[in-house]
Amino acid sequence: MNPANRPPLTLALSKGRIFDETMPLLAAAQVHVTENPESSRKLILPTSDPGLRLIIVRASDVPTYVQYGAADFGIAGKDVLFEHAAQHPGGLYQPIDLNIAKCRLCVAVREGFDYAAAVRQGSRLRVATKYVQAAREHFAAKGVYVDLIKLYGSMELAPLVGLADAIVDLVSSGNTLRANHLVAVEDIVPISSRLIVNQASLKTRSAQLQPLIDAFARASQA
Ligand code: PRT
Ligand code: MG
Repeated sequence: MNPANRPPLTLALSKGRIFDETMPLLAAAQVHVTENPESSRKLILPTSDPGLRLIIVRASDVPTYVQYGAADFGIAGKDVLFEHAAQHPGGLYQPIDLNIAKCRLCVAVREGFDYAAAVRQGSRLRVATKYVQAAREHFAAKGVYVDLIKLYGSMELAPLVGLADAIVDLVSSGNTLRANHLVAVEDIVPISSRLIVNQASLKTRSAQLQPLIDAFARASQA
């Protein structure tokens, strides 16, 4: 349904786990998506509801599209939202935890590296991560001195080749750490994905948005 021929609402998603885990939530709102972004390469996907379309963007770009109003709402991991908020405070309404794409943000080191001793001795640690903001707050709260090295991916490699003593990364099954002879030594925070909504859209398009927000809330708590 698309009352008064208004332009469709735009939902920003990243492909991969967030797209896959969002499909059941959309289905619970009677919305179906026929094309798969992995194979279609399209960046704008229609849905079975003419009042709703999807845009496919990089996970870390979802908050930017929503904040600037290029998307009315979006779905992003708490990890991504935390880093985004450090650069762009305010501006995003986060009504619900969707309980999808769950994992945890951890400190990990090479097997055999005595992290506890290094912390006890007050050694300055080199920590490689994509999650600079979360890492800075974590180590500051512990009173541990760290040199943070910003990476954009494959954090697991850093301790293996001497770039860092430790990494801060997301862990779900633990298989990636195990395959690279790393161990998690600290849990920083549990992570899941949130629905985020543009502030202006929430005010001006609430008649269209609210039923979807409600359906997502029901489906994610089921
Ligand atoms: O891949 P790209 O650089 O484009 O972006 P992205 O990595 O941010 O996107 P994507 O789609 O991989 O992840 C989107 C969101 O899913 C993240 O922002 C998290 O909120 C959430 N999520 C849940 C995860 C994981 N689980 C996860 N396991 N994101 C990444 N991982 C990676 C992790 O970084 C590590 O490399 O998977 C690896 C560990 O997995 P296990 O199962 O081996 O422990
Ligand atoms: Mg990824």
